[in-house]
Amino acid sequence: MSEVLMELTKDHLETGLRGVPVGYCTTSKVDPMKGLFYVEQPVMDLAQRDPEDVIYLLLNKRFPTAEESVVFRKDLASRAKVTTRVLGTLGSLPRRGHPMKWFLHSLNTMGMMASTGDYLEDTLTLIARIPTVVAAIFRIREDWGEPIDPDPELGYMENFVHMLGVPEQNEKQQAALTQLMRVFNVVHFDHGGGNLSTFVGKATASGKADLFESITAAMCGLAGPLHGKANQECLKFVQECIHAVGGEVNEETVKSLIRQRLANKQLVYGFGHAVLRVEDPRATTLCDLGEKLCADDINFHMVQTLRKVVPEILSENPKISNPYPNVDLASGALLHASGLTDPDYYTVLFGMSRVVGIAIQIIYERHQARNGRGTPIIRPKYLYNEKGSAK
Ligand code: AMX
Repeated sequence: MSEVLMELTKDHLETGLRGVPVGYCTTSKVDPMKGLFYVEQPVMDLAQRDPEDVIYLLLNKRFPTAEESVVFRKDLASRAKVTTRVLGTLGSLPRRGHPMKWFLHSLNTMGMMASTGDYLEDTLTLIARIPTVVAAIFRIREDWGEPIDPDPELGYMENFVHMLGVPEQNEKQQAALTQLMRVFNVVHFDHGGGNLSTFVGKATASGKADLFESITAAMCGLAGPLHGKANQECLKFVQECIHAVGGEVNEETVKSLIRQRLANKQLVYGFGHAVLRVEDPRATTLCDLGEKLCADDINFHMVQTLRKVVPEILSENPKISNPYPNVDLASGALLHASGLTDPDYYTVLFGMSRVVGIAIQIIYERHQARNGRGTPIIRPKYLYNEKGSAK
């Protein structure tokens, strides 16, 4: 007799599969009280590691030896160049199209040129090329100049910042952006198996769509404001708050602003989580980094003030399961202070990181699940009822 995981009732219908177990995730898990773990390692402990070694960990379920690490970096570096044929198509895209739409276009176009149909091979290529293509999106869409080639001597995120070539950025600012991108990249790699974009990616791959098609579908899922776009909304919210208090950022002005927002039935962005019941350790990590990188920045000051006053106010509402900061509270303020000032790009930066975890989860489902047979094509059941759920 197989173990019963949960009893399903009609109350589970039309709830977005919340809490319904559908498979195994071999890369990461979210503990409501301890936060995110990659292969049993708390993500906070990984935030200062080289992103390449954390990618290796997610792929191989152990850290590389020094020698393996060198070989892995060389492999990624050798795959990083994106053909001018692919980058050339970016120049014809509408400037006003959201950067996330440019990103979707790039993934699809890259797939036309690079797909081999082998999920592992394509995962390595995709991970290697994502920073190149994202940097090119910034440069072309913002008129910063021609795309910059990857430098095989540089690390994964060092290379990304080099290829971005943010205009008028001095060495100190470039070093700060690199430090931020290394941490931002690692903490966004993966987030369990059932979040929307990851699930969509795996569902698409279950029909044997290739890796690039599956990741493109996943990133369409990430583009929504309730999912990946929340980080862009969060910085806008922080800036709106500064504006609303007339630049007088202190605990009293912010408390009264938040009470007013809640009375108007408006969301307090950057707080709450579907699974976590404590401050997201990724938010803690990013706020600690913000203290080092941009303690005097006005957006960051607002973030830290919100972090101090909001949990107590949200706790007064018993409906709110988690009154604490989530990962999106601080990330936008830090990116802004480090020279990436347009929040429209933040979901793309999130996507650039998240493709790592999704692609690796796809490899598991296609090649390792069910003793190597892979999961079958996704096919949940819908009950026919012409009135839907209406009584
Ligand atoms: N501000 C105001 N109201 C909030 C709230 C917040 N930060 N967090 C929760 N609530 C409200 C919900 O809207 C919901 O109200 P309803 O019953 O009238 O619809 C009620 O409290 C219960 O919600 P919940 O069970 O605590 O959370 P959830 O799992 O339904 O939603 C989340 C989680 C993140 C969508 C929600 O907390 C939210 O909207 N937060 C603000 C937006 C935000 O920061 N989004 C980034 C999410 C981070 C991430 O996961 N990427």
